[in-house]
Amino acid sequence: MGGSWSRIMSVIWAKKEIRILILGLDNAGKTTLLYRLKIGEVVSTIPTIGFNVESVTYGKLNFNVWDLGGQTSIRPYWRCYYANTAAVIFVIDSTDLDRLSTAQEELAAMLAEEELRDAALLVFANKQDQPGAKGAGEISEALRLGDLKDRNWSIVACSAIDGRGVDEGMDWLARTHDAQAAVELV
Ligand SMILES: Nc1nc2c(ncn2[C@@H]2O[C@H](COP(=O)(O)OP(=O)(O)OP(=O)(O)O)[C@@H](O)[C@H]2O)c(=O)[nH]1
Ligand SMILES: [Mg+2]
Repeated sequence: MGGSWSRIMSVIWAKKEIRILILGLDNAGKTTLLYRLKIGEVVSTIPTIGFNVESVTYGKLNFNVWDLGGQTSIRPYWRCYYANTAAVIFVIDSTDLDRLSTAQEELAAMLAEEELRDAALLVFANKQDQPGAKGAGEISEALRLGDLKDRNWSIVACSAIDGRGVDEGMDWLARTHDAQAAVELV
């Protein structure tokens, strides 16, 4: 009985909408990443005013992925999307060293929001195909990820253009979600 109940629940979980937000400063590569996840290709983008949303199937999970515009004037609207968010993918332009501190401040403000208390955090250190891109270790330090408390987080170096690292990050998200779903079933 217990076994069939948990099987039914895992089917329900598999079908449930899982909301993921892609956040980060303008020009970080969020929209490029969204469409790499959705169609596996590089699309040409323009700065996002508002948002793009796509359903993305990854393994047995079906994510609803929201890509929000990152310009300074748009960032205050991010919080309108925080409710029921399972995970945030925070995208960094790893060549944009001048704005790493701004990214750190935006990340800290976002993580302080009560609605995101239980959300997992995946940081993508993007644009690794570019010369001079900082690696995951340096980006992690600049963002002070080591100071995070009570947060499921990971950082993965990637390129939304050539695709390196993207699967590694998404695998982590899928595993994290499975582990969290299992805890909630107990
Ligand atoms: N070299 C390189 N360029 C990238 C990468 N990812 C994105 N870009 C480029 O960076 C620019 C901005 O990418 P977008 O995906 O539009 O950035 P965004 O984060 O959605 O920006 P906003 O919508 O303004 O918030 C585009 O010219 C992309 O082609 C990457 O991994 N490597
Ligand atoms: Mg965009």
